[in-house]
Amino acid sequence: MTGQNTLVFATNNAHKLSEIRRIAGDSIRILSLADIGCSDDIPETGATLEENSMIKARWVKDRYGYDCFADDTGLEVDALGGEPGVRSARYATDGHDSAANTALLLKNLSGVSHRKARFRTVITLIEGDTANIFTGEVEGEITSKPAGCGGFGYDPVFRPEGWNKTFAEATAEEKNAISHRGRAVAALIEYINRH
Ligand code: ITT
Repeated sequence: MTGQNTLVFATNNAHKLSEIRRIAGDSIRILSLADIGCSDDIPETGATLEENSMIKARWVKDRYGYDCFADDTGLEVDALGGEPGVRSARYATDGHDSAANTALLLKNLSGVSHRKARFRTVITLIEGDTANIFTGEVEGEITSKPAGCGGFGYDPVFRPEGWNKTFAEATAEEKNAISHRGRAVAALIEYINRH
């Protein structure tokens, strides 16, 4: 491992951190915000996943000086016009209450038979003066009730296309192999390995 592959991951979500560390394996040394003494609640004021991802990465680069990357993820539900989308973390409340978010999603879809949805992840990498964006998506549908206790967030109600179980019923390896985040991180690693 070399120093140039050390990056800060600008997230306050411990689930994302452990998921991305697992996906990246030995290819990148990933420091957390705690590792660099940052306990900021980074404001997410953007109107898109791209903007929020950039805001989080810029925050760390500008204030702490580290090369870093950030992940912004949204669940886009067709029958809800793409909601909760960029508001996925704050769908039901101002906080990050996954149980409340999931309950509101199921309530808003009650009686709706078209339940197609996708997770979309945007990763912004800032190295020196250069910013690059990597994306990943996975198609699926919203189930009628939660199932499984793995994963996090909306995983108990998201069944990927072609699967007969939710992300929360899958192993970490099964989820990461096809997930929005797994795909975005694969693109990030491929880029890092080329440079
Ligand atoms: P950071 O901004 O600090 O990275 P966050 O939890 O606020 O963490 P987002 O702004 O990207 O992350 O919010 C995305 C929302 O979608 C949040 O409620 C997550 O629980 C949920 N989410 C993100 N990735 C997910 C995944 O892989 N599976 C299920 N839900 C996910």
